[in-house]
Amino acid sequence: MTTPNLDLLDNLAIELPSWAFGNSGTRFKVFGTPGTPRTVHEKIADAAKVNELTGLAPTVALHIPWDRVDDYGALRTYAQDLGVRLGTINSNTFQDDDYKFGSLTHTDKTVRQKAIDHHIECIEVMNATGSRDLKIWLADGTNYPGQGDIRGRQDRLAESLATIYQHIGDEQRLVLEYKFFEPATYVTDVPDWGTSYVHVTALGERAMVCLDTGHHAPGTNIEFIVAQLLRLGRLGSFDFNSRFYADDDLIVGAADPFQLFRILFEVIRGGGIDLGSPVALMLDQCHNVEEKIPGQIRSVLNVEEMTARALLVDTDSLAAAQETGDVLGANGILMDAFYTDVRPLLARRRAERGLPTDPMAAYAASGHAARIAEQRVGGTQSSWGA
Ligand code: AOS
Ligand code: ZN
Ligand code: ZN
Repeated sequence: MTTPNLDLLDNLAIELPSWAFGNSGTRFKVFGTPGTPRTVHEKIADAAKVNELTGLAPTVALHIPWDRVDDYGALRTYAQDLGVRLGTINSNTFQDDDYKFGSLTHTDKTVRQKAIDHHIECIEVMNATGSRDLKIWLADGTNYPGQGDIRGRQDRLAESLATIYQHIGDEQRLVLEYKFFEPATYVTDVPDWGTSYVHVTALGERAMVCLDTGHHAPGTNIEFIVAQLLRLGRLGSFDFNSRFYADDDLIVGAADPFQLFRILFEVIRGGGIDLGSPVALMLDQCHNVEEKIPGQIRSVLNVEEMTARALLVDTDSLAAAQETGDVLGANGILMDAFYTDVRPLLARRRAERGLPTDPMAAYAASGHAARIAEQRVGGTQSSWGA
């Protein structure tokens, strides 16, 4: 049996989305929670708290304009002082009236230019924050057959992306996220990994695909996509979350831990958590009814736990079973790792690293939630979209 190399867990770094700390909800209601951040600084402080207790979340993704500030250099220093760095910059071309019929795909050149300029602003933010990745998710699409010229929209998208890509620095990357539905209901302009792959390969080496685990049709074999994109060298990042029905943005690993295990097994197989790997593991989640800081703690622990289980797979025995056509043997080897309870082992690792053995319990006992609820009165609580 191969000795599992759990040392790879030391490379695990999970990026937190600033918007996960704001209030969010559905089209029916957004519930407020005491202690919700009022500023981007408070969102970063919350992310830093997650990192302090888990040692797993050294970076925070920002969303522009939700997290717009005058001085990004100062924000960078503020984050560093709290022990975290500013990570991926997410653009936003889905909230202005101008984008009703599209942004980078719009038929009107002035609207396309506005959307391009927004991305150039995001790249300037990246220059100041030291961020590597510009992540683009587009709400562009159509609702009715005939509403738009599918092919013309692809051509305009390619042209707009190429213009943005010219501004991407040597150490920076453009990461294009796909999603098969919502808000558009008939055509989505970047609906699947194939379309994202086509566009990013046309751009150049510093353009990659972002895989959001909630953006696939039910039953899609996501680990296959992971394996293929890693094989092609184009898996730039994950937006981790879980779903029961649609793009639910629930806690990763909550709906289907086995799927998360299978995905992470392919990530490891493809070198995705090796040192210097190009794959950024991010969360893209919202906490509608649960508390946000512990929601993020739970999320990173779930990723850690399933990564550890995936690292336990006896890959030599698995390869032997696969080669000899031992179907049930091979399946059994994978399942043995999946069914292993790694929680005591992970608790020991945390103790060795000076971290709380149970970060959820440590947070609950710390009184931090009550403190921020008391401190953060007045002002406007941030929410998904603000
Ligand atoms: C939208 O469905 C995408 O998942 C985006 O990545 C993300 O949720 C959005 O940019 C910000 O919240
Ligand atoms: Zn996403
Ligand atoms: Zn999404």
